Amino acid sequence: MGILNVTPDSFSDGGLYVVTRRAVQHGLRMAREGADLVDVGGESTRPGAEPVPVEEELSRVVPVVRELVCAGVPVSVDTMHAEVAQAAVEAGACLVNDVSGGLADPAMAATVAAAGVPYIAAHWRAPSREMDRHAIYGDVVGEVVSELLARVDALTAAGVAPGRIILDPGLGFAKNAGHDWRILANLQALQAAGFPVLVGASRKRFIGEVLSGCTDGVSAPHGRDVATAAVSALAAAAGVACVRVHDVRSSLHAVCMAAALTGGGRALSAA
Ligand code: PMM
Repeated sequence: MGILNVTPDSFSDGGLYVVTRRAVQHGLRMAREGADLVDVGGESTRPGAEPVPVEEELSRVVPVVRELVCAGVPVSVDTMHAEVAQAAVEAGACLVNDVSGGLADPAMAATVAAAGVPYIAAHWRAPSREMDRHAIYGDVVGEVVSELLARVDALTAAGVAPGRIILDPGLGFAKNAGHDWRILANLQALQAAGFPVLVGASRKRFIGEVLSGCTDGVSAPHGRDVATAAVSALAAAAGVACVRVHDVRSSLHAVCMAAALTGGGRALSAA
């Protein structure tokens, strides 16, 4: 899954793709590079980010979704708002990616159920501006799994088909670097729930912290793609269904190596 943030303030690519034309070009490029999905988001979820009015999010996201879908690109929408999810699906998005797992907007579950599209539910505890205060766990792996399973119960009770749910541990969301690494080292605990798992590690702080001992500037978000690809390979080897990344080519190559190693090899056919 290639990341397309149509935002002025995302932590690593904020401001790069606010113009629809440039955003669409970048989405097309990621699809050519081999992304199976392009994930279009119009609201930054970096720690401390302020919420965006729904009208603004709609105006950022919907034209980009529409154009990419017209060009034949499979598109997911990264939103916590049911209204945006609904409009994006009407514009052709085939999947809803909600970092709040339905907690931010009580209307999300019913909207996704009615739309009948796959839904990524990420582990989330609080809005971006206050999430760091909620990074308190006794057993981070166990708590993330049980809180996600509570979301599954709520989603299925609202009519979302279990077969359409994908779970995501929400790396960096109300978690510090130690929590993120512990989750990555124990992905099988989440996979044991029986749902496909997505991992969104790309360029995140926990990667930068490991690189901070390097002397060549690789701990800045843009310097983290090689390390991200390594994490993608580790996640793929652990059996995750999807990785969400900024740099598609490096992670695709890494995932192909993991697949070759574990016997599920797919030859690279993308550019
Ligand atoms: N992370 C971000 C945004 N959307 N969606 C899912 N499912 N999982 C994530 O980990 C995730 C996400 C924040 O990163 P970005 O600003 O680079 O998009």
